[in-house]
Amino acid sequence: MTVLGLGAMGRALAGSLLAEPANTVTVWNRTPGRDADLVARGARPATSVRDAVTAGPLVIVCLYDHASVHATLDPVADHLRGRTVVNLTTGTPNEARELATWAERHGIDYLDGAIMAIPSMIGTPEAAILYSGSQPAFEEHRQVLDAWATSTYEDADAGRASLLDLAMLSAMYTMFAGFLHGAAMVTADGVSAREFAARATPFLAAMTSAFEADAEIVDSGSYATDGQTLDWSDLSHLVRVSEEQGVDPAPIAMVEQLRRRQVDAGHGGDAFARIYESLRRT
Ligand code: FVH
Repeated sequence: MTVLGLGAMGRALAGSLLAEPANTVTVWNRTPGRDADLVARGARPATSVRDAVTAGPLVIVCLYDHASVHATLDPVADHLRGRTVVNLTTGTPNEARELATWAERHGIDYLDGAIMAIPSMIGTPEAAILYSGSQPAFEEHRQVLDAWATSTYEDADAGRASLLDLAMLSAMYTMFAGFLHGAAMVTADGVSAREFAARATPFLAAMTSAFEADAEIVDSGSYATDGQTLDWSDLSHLVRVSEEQGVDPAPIAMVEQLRRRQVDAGHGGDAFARIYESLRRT
């Protein structure tokens, strides 16, 4: 097997493969010298992309972005015919689909992967990688994929893994912004961010248990509730207190705006999850 791209993540992936003595691992990187520790551990260095991809039937790609994947693979497309490319470079769903189409045109089996981990987590049970695209490629190389992380096959649509990845990142960054907004509110009164984190961490972790109930409401399309309604969840006081603390209320004002849109449309008696309807464009 071959690993193209020896950045922080590519090195972790190749290193994990080298832990299995039966594996023959060929490595390549645009800038020479980044393979030294891997070569010391038994990896075979390739001096060209062509030599790298022709070393075996499985080519693992972990580069900076979509453009760098094309810059690296386009010149060797003919040599990839009949091989499998597992692309773990972060990209958008449409970029993954474009690569799947490109691969099909060149007779390449294409599997797109989305890594839900940082390099130090690779090879541990905490790491997860989502895959979409060629299911035969996923099944055939499952043993290799499982060495890195918990692997799940999501869909034949090559864009699905990326979509799930980016949707989770969107949720994560919104949550981080919410935490930092709360931290700004309390630090304005001299409470340290660390003290705030000690309280917010267990609270927010417990609150994630509401995801499933919200998901059920969204999937059912019925927002009727005998629990917390949109009217009840008026967040304007949170916006006001944020202003009083001298803190930009942007994160909570955004949520209040989504809520208000549904209330103004006459849905104040519905469940809070109805703000999902404020977000949908179609
Ligand atoms: N590191 C992480 O925590 C995240 C976790 C989630 C998934 N990401 C994605 O993984 C891809 C690689 O990330 P990385 O951390 O290895 O990134 P870098 O350390 O910056 O290494 C980038 C490699 O890409 C090579 N490269 C860049 N441009 C080109 C190009 N035009 N042609 C060929 N190779 C290129 C670069 O080579 P060099 O600069 O050493 O010559 C590195 O090997 C990425 O999509 C993350 O979003 C990681």
